[in-house]
Amino acid sequence: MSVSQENFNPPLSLRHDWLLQEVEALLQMPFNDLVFKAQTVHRQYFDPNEIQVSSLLSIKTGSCSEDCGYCPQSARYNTELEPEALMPIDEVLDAAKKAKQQGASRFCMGAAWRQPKDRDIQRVVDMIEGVKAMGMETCATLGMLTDEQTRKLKDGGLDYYNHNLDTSEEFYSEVITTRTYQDRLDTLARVRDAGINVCCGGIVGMGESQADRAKLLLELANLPKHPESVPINMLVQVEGTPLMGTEQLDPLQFVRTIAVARIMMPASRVRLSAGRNAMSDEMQALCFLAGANSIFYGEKLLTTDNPVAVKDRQLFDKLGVAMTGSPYAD
Ligand code: SAM
Ligand code: DTB
Ligand code: SF4
Repeated sequence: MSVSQENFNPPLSLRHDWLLQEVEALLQMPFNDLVFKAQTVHRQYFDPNEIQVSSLLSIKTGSCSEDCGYCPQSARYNTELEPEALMPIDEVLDAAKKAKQQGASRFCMGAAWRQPKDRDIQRVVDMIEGVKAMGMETCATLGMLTDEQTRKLKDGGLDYYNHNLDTSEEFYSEVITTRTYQDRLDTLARVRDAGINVCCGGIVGMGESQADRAKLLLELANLPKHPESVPINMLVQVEGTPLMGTEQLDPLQFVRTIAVARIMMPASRVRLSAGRNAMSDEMQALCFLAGANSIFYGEKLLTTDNPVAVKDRQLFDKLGVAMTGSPYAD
């Protein structure tokens, strides 16, 4: 069936010249107008009833030298987390196999490193090759990278690299003191230049202002190329971390952040990331309506709990949503 000229909505062109005032105006729109706009944009690029699912595995846990105020894996905070060295490859591949059986299309390996050592990279490359051989997409998040490490990951077949900007540059230094915003941008540029897809987003609910959220979105959307994947995390408060006890963000501000990410980066996957365990079905449905079309799937994020897979499949059934590229797709 041909689409008549009248009904054809050409995709909006991608912009990289957003102004802060525009982003703030979007975040402050009447809620119904904002969600309608985001869903309208969403439909120009994506099937609205389809969601991509990635499973996470912490391949190296805790004892991290960085001081990220939100993170249970920093060695500086007493979070009662049991540190674990880099996992043997067979255990990683077992976890990937289980994730695939449950319907995940991408497997994301996270390590609590400021930056990997060169000898670690070879072990991660072996993991990437093993996971790819199972027919899944691969993602890794290992901290800051050198040019050579980035090239080795690319040559090993890595599809995505996750490295979050987390918040605005101003608020960043209140949350992390052991690296700079520029360090993050440098690694992101290396990943982009090497031809690896970029997964980059942030955390909300850390006590930042709406202006900080606007600035984070501005940084992401004004990168030379939009990240292919944009995780928006709601802070998971963990006992022992400096951000434990932060005043809860109004959930509707979280939905607004998702909607504006969708409008500014219309062709990117916006991931409703950490924090879903504390969200109702209705809240998650609102996030999907606002343009989120990806989740972390499986009972654990890195160290904290996520909804169990069967619960997410029930939610998707209730919403008539299919998982991209999954045996559970229909
Ligand atoms: N060490 C590497 C790094 O920092 O890039 C990779 C792992 S680190 C745990 C990956 C991301 O997890 C962080 O950038 C942050 O956005 C997110 N994260 C960590 N702790 C979190 C928490 N308590 N709540 C929400 N997101 C969190
Ligand atoms: C991302 O943006 N969120 C994920 C993933 N990328 C690596 C991590 C969330 C971690 C939440 C806290 C934890 O489980 O340790
Ligand atoms: Fe380390 Fe990453 Fe946690 Fe920061 S977020 S403390 S770098 S594991």
